[in-house]
Amino acid sequence: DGTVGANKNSIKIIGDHTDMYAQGYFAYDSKKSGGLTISHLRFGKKPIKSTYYITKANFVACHKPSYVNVYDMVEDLKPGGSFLLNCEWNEKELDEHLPAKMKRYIARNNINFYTINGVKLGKEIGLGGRINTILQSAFFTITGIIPKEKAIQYMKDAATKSYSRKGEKIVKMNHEAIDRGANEFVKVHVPEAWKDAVDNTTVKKVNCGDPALTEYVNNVLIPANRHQGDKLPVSAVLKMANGTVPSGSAAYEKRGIAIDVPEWNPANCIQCNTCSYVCPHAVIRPAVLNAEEVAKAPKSMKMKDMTLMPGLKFAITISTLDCTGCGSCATVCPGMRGNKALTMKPMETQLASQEGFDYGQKLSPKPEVAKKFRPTSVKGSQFHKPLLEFSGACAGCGETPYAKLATQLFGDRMYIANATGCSSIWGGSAPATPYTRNEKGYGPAWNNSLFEDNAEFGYGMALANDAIRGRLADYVKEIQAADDASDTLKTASKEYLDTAESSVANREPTDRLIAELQKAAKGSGKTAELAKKTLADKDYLAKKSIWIFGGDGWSYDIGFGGLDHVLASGENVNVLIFDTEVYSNTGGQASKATPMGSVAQFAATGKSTKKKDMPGMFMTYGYIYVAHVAMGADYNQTVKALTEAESYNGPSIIIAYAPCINQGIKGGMGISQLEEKKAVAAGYWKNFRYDPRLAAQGKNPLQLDSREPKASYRDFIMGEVRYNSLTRSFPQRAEELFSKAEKDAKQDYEHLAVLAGKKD
Ligand SMILES: Cc1ncc(C[n+]2csc(CCOP(=O)(O)OP(=O)(O)O)c2C)c(N)n1
Ligand code: SF4
Ligand code: SF4
Ligand code: SF4
Repeated sequence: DGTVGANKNSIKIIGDHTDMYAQGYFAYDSKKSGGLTISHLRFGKKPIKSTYYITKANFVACHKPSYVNVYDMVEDLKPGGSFLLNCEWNEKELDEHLPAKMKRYIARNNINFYTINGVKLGKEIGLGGRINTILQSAFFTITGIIPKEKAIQYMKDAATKSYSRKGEKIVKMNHEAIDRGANEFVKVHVPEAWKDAVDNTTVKKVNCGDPALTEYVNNVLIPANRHQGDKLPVSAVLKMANGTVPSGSAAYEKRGIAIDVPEWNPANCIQCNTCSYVCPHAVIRPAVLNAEEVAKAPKSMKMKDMTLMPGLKFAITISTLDCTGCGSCATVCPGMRGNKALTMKPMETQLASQEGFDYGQKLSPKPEVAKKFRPTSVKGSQFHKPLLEFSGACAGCGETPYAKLATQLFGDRMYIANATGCSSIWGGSAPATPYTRNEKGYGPAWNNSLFEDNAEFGYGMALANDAIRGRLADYVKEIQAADDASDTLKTASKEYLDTAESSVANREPTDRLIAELQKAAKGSGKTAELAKKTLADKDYLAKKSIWIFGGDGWSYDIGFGGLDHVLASGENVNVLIFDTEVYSNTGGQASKATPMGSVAQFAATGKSTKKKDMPGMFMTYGYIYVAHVAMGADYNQTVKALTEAESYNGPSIIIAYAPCINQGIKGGMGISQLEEKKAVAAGYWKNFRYDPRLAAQGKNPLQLDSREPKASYRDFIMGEVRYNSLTRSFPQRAEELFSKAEKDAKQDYEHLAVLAGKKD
């Protein structure tokens, strides 16, 4: 919630306005939503000679109530020190919620214990979950380092400086947060009985079904997430010495970080699955139940008759403890006759929905549903388990919905080469792995390479696959011609070879071939030998779908040479670019994808040049499939583009518009899908697909999917801080750059319309 920023402000205030030496030292984890940060603030009359973590603190503040049961929050407090806890609990509730160990420490060490309901205050002020300023103000008042009135003034000056770029309203809200934080904390009367509080909780062991995952989760993930990772013995990680970790571990984090989560009202639900389609964290999913499953369902599980599927029930299930509370699902929910089927409600009121979600994960597969609703449609795709779930991306991230959808379409056979960037952080930062497996145990094989060589890395995966599969295909051909091979094995071999180049069609023939090979391997002679040699590499037999993921910094700039080389090679690889128009992971530096007039790091006065026309460049090759997509503007076009790209037996690239916290969307990240829609309506972004197969059929390969823009370009960009801040810092330059950018955007549409044959 910006805790580090507020603490940096605090230590600056202390350094600037007292005669003390001051130091701020910060520890972070790599989660982008609900991540843990620890700010160690140290100050005193003696010079500070090194960087220190503080293990004997006078004051500890905990900004998240859920932390009291996860971390040892008070163990580093000195006797007589102060502990400030942000929570909504009264004294009776504190007694219920705090762990016995914490109660004992507080009572036995004479700790001054305070609470503040920062979330309630934040909501009242209009700051939502951003409670950092409220807690900062409480800190200054409780500790009295600087006289209260002065501290308030210094904090207000700092807030004015930090937030004036974002507008007067934000500054005012922060000033109110400072006033209320200084006055609305409560001193807790610590009961004598806490001195002898008795432990009632133990750390539970998890069983994940798969032994390797179970061992990893219990021995590595859980201790690391409790902040005990530094204490792990080498033996705990020895099995991973080759760098591989079991997939699917993010499902065991259950971080419970949301303030509000969606509540489903079946009466208003039209069963469109759009909520599930856009959820960045794969938290909200449709479930389909037969009569037997309905009978065994948890009582709290809501459901309704499934449309077009008599005898089945439909439910929207929500993994409350994995939700980030972004609100994206509720934003897009069309509901019925204007009444939404999803409403955001406080998490505490929605905990029961977790059991419905967990039950939904155990239901039997329903082939009849996949038959009725095409797996490559918006609705149908959502009946397939996302093989990217519960990542630590920012709440409402615009990148993850694309990657998640790709895993629903091809995840059981995907290899992913991932460039460094946000996608490598939400995609796989220790200790958790959000890429996971389906009920058959199939899921993406994921790896992160260097920032600069990722296209080549994916190309290498494709070439290695080609080489191994080429060798295996030779064995299978030999089996086909062998005198001692059975007819069933010969048929299986033929079916395998006939489908060898289609990752969709090849799976089932591969499974049949493996079964026949296993029978043949039991015998002796030539076929048995060939069968054994083929089975030695059986994981490579099925055709794989090779994907190369990365951001615009990687693809437009630093990895561009390699990307161009790999796409030009003609190899069958699929590239998915998350275009946030900045280097997001490192805080928003300008890339060649940053549009004219946008403010970014290294472009403080607004970028003076146009966004590079990368899709245009790749279309000139003529044999590369190119798509430009914005999911929120056209759900259908995105799933079509992904499917077409994957089915094209040659190189493909999809450039996906991805809203990001670095853009400063005024309505927040909960409206990221609407922002994509607005971007297309205003002609800021264009959706199109270039399919070389159409040219081969004598048709125009370019299809322009966006309609002629009707909405105002200027209104759209003014809804984002990266643009509107320039009107305050450099008004005249803003006017010039924005006018030019608007003109360019119109021309670009005209140009595409001509190429697509829509205009002369
Ligand atoms: C050669 C090299 N330079 C710089 C970095 C630091 N770095 C890591 S992620 C990143 C930004 C990635 O931006 P982008 O490709 O746009 O992806 P996003 O984070 O926006 O998804 C940078 C600069 C690096 N890892 N390697
Ligand atoms: S609030 Fe966000 S994370 Fe939670 S279910 Fe909705 S879209 Fe998913
Ligand atoms: S988006 Fe709304 S109407 Fe559509 S399935 Fe989800 S809850 Fe139902
Ligand atoms: S792309 Fe932006 S919104 Fe998504 S995780 Fe990165 S910083 Fe957050």
